[in-house]
Amino acid sequence: MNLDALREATRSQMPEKRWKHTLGVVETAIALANRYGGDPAKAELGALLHDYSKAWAIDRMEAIIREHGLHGELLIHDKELWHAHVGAWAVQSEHGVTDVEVLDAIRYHTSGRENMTKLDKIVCLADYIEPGRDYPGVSKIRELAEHSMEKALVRAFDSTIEVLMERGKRIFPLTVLARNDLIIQYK
Ligand code: DGI
Ligand code: FE
Ligand code: FE
Ligand code: FE
Repeated sequence: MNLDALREATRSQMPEKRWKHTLGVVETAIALANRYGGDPAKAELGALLHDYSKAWAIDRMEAIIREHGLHGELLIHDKELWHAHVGAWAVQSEHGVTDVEVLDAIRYHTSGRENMTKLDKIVCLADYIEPGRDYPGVSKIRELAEHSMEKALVRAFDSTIEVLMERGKRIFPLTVLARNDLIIQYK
């Protein structure tokens, strides 16, 4: 499927506000790829598709996670995490996206993971800092992203973890692994 068709298919999955966010992530992901020696075409595709299933009904996502055995632990953690794994499955099965790097970047864009690839970092960080984002600390994360994706991502995960802790929520273990591993990678 060509990029224009994928664009329309993605747009049709979500309300206008989410589509605007998606376009912001695309623009930011391409800029990060150019700055950090990533592949801009893969960055664009991963960013375009990263929230493909974000607006899907919870029941639909749960059924897919069960039926296709996506990440076993997912169901006992925050539902906000589900769309990333379901989205990777959906674009592969519904649109024939086969690039494992792109699929992984979609799958781990919310939680991160240990040994994040450059593309994982690009999509995850672009999601946190696209121009439409506005939350406490976002300007500091944007500043860090000028020089280090690792430092920016640690700050970003820290802000997510803080919010989860304030709300008494569970923390998905991959986020903790991602954070610890990114700190080792500081240069
Ligand atoms: O889909 P978006 O809203 O663009 O952004 P996202 O995919 O990064 O989702 C962010 C939400 O996921 C945010 O509200 C926090 C929530 N979340 C819940 N549990 C966890 C988590 N995020 C991370 N990184 N780790 C968790 O354990
Ligand atoms: Fe998302
Ligand atoms: Fe994210
Ligand atoms: Fe997003």
